[in-house]
Amino acid sequence: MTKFYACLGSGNCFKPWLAMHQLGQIFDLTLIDVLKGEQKSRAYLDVNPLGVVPYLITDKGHGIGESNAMLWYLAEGSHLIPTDSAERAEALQWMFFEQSKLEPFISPARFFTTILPEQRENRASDIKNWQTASEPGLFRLDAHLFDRQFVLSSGYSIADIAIFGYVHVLEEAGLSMRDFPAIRRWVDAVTRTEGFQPLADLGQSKSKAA
Ligand SMILES: N[C@@H](CCC(=O)N[C@@H](CS)C(=O)NCC(=O)O)C(=O)O
Repeated sequence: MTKFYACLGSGNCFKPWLAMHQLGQIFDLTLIDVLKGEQKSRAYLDVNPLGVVPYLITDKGHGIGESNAMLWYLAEGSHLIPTDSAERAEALQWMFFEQSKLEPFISPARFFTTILPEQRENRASDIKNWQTASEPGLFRLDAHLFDRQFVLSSGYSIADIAIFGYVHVLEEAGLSMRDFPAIRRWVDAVTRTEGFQPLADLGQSKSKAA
């Protein structure tokens, strides 16, 4: 069975978890408490020497790091990944965009605003810088979504799941959905896709079946 290592509340961990749910794939979930440093424990480093979550081990024992690489693996042959080669490249384009223009800024701003609110004051200037740095990517995404339902014209895909991971919780990073009306509409559309499960449900069961 596929093994999946994740921590609660993480947009990166949420992405493959949501894809597995929406594809009806069975997996065994192990929760790693990053706030307690469990990702650097000897036991976990033996699983993933990079010491981060998420991490996925396929049913054939192949380890895969990076949430978007997991999405690519999990979705192969399904309705969540395009078959046309140009569209597959476009999916990758948006997944790289997510990891370079959105996640590096929204994730830490959210972490020190909402996950560790006791550090919010100390990190106020960093938070402001991360919020500012996320805006060009968010405005670019908002413009792209202005006249389309999902990121790719062919329909809902792993590109949506990758971007949704952190963008749907941008208010937890101190940003406002009011500034991004097309993103807000797209977030609603993603939550209405078949088999959608919210981030808050990550970890509510040890193992999920279809
Ligand atoms: N780009 C990676 C990011 C992985 C990552 O930074 N994970 C965080 C949790 S979201 C983590 O494990 N942090 C703990 C640490 O770096 O020690 C992905 O998309 O999977």
